[in-house]
Amino acid sequence: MEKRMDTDKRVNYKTSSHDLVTEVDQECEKIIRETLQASYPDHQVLGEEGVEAGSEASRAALEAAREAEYLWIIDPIDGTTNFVHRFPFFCVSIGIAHQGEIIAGVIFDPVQNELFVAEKGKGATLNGERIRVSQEKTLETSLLATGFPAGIREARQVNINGILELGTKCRNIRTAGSAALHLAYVASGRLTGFWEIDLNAWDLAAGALLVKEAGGRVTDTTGQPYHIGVRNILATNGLIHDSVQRTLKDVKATGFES
Ligand code: 2AM
Ligand code: CA
Ligand code: CA
Ligand code: CA
Repeated sequence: MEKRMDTDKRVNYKTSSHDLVTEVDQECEKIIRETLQASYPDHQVLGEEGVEAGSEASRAALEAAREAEYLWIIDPIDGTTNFVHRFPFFCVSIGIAHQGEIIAGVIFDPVQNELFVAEKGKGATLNGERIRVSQEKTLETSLLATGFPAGIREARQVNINGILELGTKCRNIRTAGSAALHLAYVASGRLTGFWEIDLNAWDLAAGALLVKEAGGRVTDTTGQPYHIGVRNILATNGLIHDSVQRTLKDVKATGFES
């Protein structure tokens, strides 16, 4: 995949010019699906590129799939915009849910050759070494990350308000363009916390478990516990969670409700 970053790719628009897909996204998803189906023919697979574009179709696909005994939730490339622009920050994210609860997740960054793995109750690792969230106790010492919703202008504006509010309180903010890798970076202590609104199950499944298993806290932006239907995510080292959540609550715009 990282080799394909530098070659010409066919780029198509899904819902808008912010919402891209390449043939590499589709090829990766096909390979992952075929591999899973060969080993686990009874399991269901929910993958971004197997679902019609748009948030309504994404919600409906999750609703249809979430009752499955075993459900693989895959994002073949998280960070497609980066991939298209040759900005080297993207990954493959795969989570598996048993009766609706994520029990394992992997995130692979082919550029850095970093494999993040989490198994429920068994902790989280990076290339085989145990990882933990960071120890910052205050917003002033925290490095946060967020992302811009790809959808409508109003949703972006909401997050700009969030950035303005938190940006004056924390050490700094990164918006590097892959929700899953941002979560892996919270799990490994490189970021103190991450929030983003209007995401899908495949952006979050593996990363949410990684953060939890690394000792962090994962909720929606109102502080309700994470589940596979959550779209507005807040994941931190736990120590700054309430401060971030309170600040987002005070943002003078709507959109942070679940
Ligand atoms: P993607 O690269 O798999 O599409 C960056 O802010 C995050 O938003 C990425 O994880 C990206 O995932 C996701 N994203 C991009 N386009 C989106 C869209 N149209 N709707 C929802 N999420 C999107
Ligand atoms: Ca996408
Ligand atoms: Ca994604
Ligand atoms: Ca994707």
